[in-house]
Amino acid sequence: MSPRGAGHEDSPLVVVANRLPVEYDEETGWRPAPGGLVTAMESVLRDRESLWIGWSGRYEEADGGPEIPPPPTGAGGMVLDEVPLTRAEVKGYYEGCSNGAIWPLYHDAIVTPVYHRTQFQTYRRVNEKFARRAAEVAPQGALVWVHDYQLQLVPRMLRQLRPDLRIGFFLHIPFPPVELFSQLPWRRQILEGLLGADLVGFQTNEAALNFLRLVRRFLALQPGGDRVVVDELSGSRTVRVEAFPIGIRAQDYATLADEIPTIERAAEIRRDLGDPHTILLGVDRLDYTKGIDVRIRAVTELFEDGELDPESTVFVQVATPSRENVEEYQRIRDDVELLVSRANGDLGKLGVTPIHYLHQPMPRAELTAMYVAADVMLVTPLRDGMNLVCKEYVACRTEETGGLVLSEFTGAANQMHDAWLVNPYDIDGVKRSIMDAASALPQESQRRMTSLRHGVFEHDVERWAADFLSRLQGGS
Ligand code: GDG
Repeated sequence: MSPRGAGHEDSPLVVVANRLPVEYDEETGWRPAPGGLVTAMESVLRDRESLWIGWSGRYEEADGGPEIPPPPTGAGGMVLDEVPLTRAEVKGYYEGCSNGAIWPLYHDAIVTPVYHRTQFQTYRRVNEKFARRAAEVAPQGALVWVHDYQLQLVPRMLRQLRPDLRIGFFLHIPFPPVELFSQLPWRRQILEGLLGADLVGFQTNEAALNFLRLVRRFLALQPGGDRVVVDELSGSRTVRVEAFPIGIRAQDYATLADEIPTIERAAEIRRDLGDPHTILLGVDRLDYTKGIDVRIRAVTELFEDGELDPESTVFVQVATPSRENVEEYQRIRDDVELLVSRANGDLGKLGVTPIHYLHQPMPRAELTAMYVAADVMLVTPLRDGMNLVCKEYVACRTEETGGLVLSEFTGAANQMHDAWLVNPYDIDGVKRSIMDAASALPQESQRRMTSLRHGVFEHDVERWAADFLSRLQGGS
């Protein structure tokens, strides 16, 4: 990208995120990387001149390591810029501080966060690396969009290095209430880090309000509405704090869902499952926040109670491998696999498997065929910033059939009132909603699906990015 003037209208865009949208695999070379952020951002940047700074997933070796080609140019001419990280940095910053402390704390402390001072030191050092890299390569006056909980110190660090930049930060995960956030030993540093941005975006209004309350409580600042005025050596500066609920590229999913190979594959999936009357589906990264165990318990009990018949109903759970070096993720995998094998052992018979469980990443086309095949989608997180899977399912239901069972504790629930909303801690309630969704009259399913689809298409990812960027550019 060529340097431009200091005006921010139509300024070049620099994305700073923990991961690049590609990862290096020794056998296949560079390939697209999975994950919610990548799915969302890739589609936004496809048509725009931009630079993406992030880690590639490979470790920096002390001796330089084997010869590996630099990351390819991304879609639409996006330049990819790799921040090299050592194994020790990834352990302290990513597996430790980000995923052992911040991730569980921000998700209601579903599992106990573990705070290690040395891991936070590494977190700070790695945040500095990202900030320095962004400061080196960002064109004059660029918009810099920093993403997510791994990089919360970057906005302030970057502002100190490059006051000419316009800096936005977006948190993809929940932001917890005062009572929970207060336990974070580094709460001041995190709040000050985020306030280095001109715009701090969250998935929901509740998250934005939590942040504003915390700023008042721990930094003694007095937010006025969604604005916080911070005093700096160079004068005072206003930070905007707002909700920008993320969406998906809805039309892409609908188009793929309507293609003949997808429709044929969906029919084949149904045949392979033994032509059941009802297919229930779950799709998640294998993460303890997603409530995979909740829905397995609920469906298993429905089979046990005789409300669902394993001869005519099949539950398919896709659980994509995730963060396998973090201990709690090994535990949730064991828990889920025990529940599945117990249920199948107790309830199945030769040729009848009530729960199909796939622990493997899946191509997007295959995932789309699953959405097309599924009669009821089960999305039951204990806490989730937004959740894209429920939106993808809805986008794929081009015939306006099917039902969505959705946890109240997802950001998506604020928008998707016509889902069967459930409290995932109430197993009886989840069971009731699964039955209601599975046995709804066609007119009722259609009424709900039509309304859900309207929302998902209206609030798609382009709109999310356009809203965020126009606000960052200084729009009112
Ligand atoms: C974070 C926040 C927020 C999953 N398995 C496969 C696969 N996926 C894709 C899904 C979806 C994405 O990954 C998962 O997105 P989610 O939103 O459900 O969850 P997180 O990964 O936790 O994302 C979340 C999101 O950021 C965006 O802001 O919504 O709250 O936690 O797109 O389809 N894709 C493919 N194969 C798989 O096996 N191809």
